[in-house]
Amino acid sequence: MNSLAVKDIERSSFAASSVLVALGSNLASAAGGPQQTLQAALGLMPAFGLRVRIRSPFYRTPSLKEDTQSDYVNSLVEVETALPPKALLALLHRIEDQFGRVRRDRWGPRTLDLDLLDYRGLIVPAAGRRGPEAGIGPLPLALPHPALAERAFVLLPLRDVAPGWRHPVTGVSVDALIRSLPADALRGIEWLGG
Ligand code: A4P
Ligand code: MG
Repeated sequence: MNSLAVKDIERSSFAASSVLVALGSNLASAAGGPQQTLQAALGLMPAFGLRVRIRSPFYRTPSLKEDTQSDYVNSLVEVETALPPKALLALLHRIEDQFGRVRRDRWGPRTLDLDLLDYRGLIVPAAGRRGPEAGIGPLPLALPHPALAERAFVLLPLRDVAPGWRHPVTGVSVDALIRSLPADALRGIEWLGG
């Protein structure tokens, strides 16, 4: 059963209509380096039934685990899909698999990470622990993506794709979220274009 029970979801009062997917990579795949991998994943999405409506430029971004991992390339897209959110997340995992994604550690290096950031403003509270302490097992769907408001590598491409976007829970605009990031949050981020 792929659809969420009605009791599990709540519609944001901020009436977002878009479906936003964040892409990240910091390991080479069979498609090439991180940017080529993201490009190849975007190219494959239509074959999986996802139409990419808008794509952000690519950004080179320092890893949150700075000392131990190479830089990421990040991007973000708005997609068209008729799938409900759980089925869409499962589909994103199948695309990750195509690029050899292996989960050894939470926040570990990855050939391809596809996160469902926002599904038409739906709110599904995160259950259980998140982040590097959460262990490697699967976690239930959470919407919007729980960490998005703190991450420059998500917020910058999000503003490119949806400049009028507001956080479904708080209503804070993407511009205001970027302004409230810590002073050093943008350090080391490089706009790659593309
Ligand atoms: N999951 C639940 N809800 C969602 C959702 N809305 N989108 C589940 C995506 N996944 C969701 O994800 C962990 C579990 O959350 C899965 O069972 C999934 O079904 P994962 O992809 O297996 O593992 P992860 O990505 O290591 O964990 P997590 O906590 O999602 O990490 P993040 O938030 O993806 O952060 N630094 C830079 N510069 N750029 C990056 O892209 N990414 C991370 C990972 C760390 N540092 C980074 C970057
Ligand atoms: Mg992920």
